[in-house]
Amino acid sequence: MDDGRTEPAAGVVPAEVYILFGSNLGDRRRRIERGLRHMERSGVHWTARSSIYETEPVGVTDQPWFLNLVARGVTPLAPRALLGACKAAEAAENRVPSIRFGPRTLDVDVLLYGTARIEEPDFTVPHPRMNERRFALTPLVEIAPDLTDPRDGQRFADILARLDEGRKVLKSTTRES
Ligand code: PH2
Ligand code: MG
Ligand code: MG
Repeated sequence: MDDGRTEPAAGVVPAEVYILFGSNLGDRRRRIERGLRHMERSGVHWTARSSIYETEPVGVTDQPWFLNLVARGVTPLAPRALLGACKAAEAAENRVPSIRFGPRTLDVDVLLYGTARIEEPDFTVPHPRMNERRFALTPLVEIAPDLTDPRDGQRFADILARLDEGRKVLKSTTRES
């Protein structure tokens, strides 16, 4: 029976995933909310979400500040299908190709897929740069203070505590922007 919901196929063990959302163009908060809903319709059931953070741009510094958020979900989607859902959520916010690390309407990145380690030319999980980025680790640690890196067992909270202050990551208090 098709009741419009996405049920796991028989024998599929849902994976616990952590997804990073970022936006620095347009109505950033709304774009992130719509990205979450888009992914939900693709088959990701959200079980936790962090606060929204105002974050200073990393990489290309001459661009607007980002909003970033990390959400935890469970999904029957295989890793590639999850990546496809992320790309579809970005496309739905009219994301157009830009320079690497440059401005974007919506960026949706797979940080973690259970304890899986994936190394393909265009898809690496855990996210290859997450441990250097406070804009990723700060919201992740907020919702998963005891979570460990499947690559080496280190707690993300400890990795974050050792990172230099660097670019600013501020918990957002406003309801707009
Ligand atoms: N994403 C980037 C590059 N720089 N800076 C912040 N603060 N937040 C981001 O999400 C971000 C970034 C490339 O994806
Ligand atoms: Mg990114
Ligand atoms: Mg991305």
